[in-house]
Amino acid sequence: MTEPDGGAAGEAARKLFAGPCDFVWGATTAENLPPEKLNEVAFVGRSNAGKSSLVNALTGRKALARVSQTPGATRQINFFNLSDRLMLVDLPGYGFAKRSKTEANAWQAMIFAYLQSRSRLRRVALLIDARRGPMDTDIQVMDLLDRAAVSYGLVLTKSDEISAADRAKAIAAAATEAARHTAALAQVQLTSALKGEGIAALRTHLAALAE
Ligand SMILES: Nc1nc2c(ncn2[C@@H]2O[C@H](COP(=O)(O)OP(=O)(O)OP(=O)(O)O)[C@@H](O)[C@H]2O)c(=O)[nH]1
Ligand SMILES: [Mg+2]
Repeated sequence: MTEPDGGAAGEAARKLFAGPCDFVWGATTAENLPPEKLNEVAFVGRSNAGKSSLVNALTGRKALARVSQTPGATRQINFFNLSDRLMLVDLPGYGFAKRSKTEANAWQAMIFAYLQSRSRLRRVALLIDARRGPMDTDIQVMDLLDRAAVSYGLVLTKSDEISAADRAKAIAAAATEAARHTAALAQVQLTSALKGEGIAALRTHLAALAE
């Protein structure tokens, strides 16, 4: 993974993410999504993958999005307006085993409906715990995004939890999976919301999608 060069794009991205970011809407069903007035970037992944933590790290806020050690912290689709230039969308996680089957299906349906219905959804960051790598449900989501032709990048999270020896392996495994999918970007990002690794690089990628 390449760290940003600190050039003009990196500086513009840093400024964008340091600007105002406000919670604007929480959707509990796919029927009450807000109007699409900005380009959107969505953070998607298994429960506990670190989606809300990543939104906080990107925006430099401690508690913009709710984080919890218990999976299922995020219970709605939360929309955060970044300086009227980009909508950051923090989704509930999928694959949460302690939920009833009916509830899990309903949540998955809501996530899938969101991903398929937003015409201004410019990118999905598909978060995967670097220690686990892509799992079956992740691959189902990748297939869905391929069919919907929504561009997405794999973002490995919690890099601080893996050894130096496992880093290259984790990236290679994710890149191999990405190469099997039509809408996946080739580049895999390795991040740590805790230590800050990869956060500036991800800001630079996402800022390119802002208005
Ligand atoms: N070590 C480490 N822990 C992290 C990192 N990012 C998140 N976590 C922890 O992982 C747990 C889940 O984080 P969340 O950000 O709530 O995860 P989520 O994907 O939003 O979870 P749901 O909302 O339940 O889908 C929390 O205990 C976080 O502190 C990281 O970079 N490193
Ligand atoms: Mg969350």
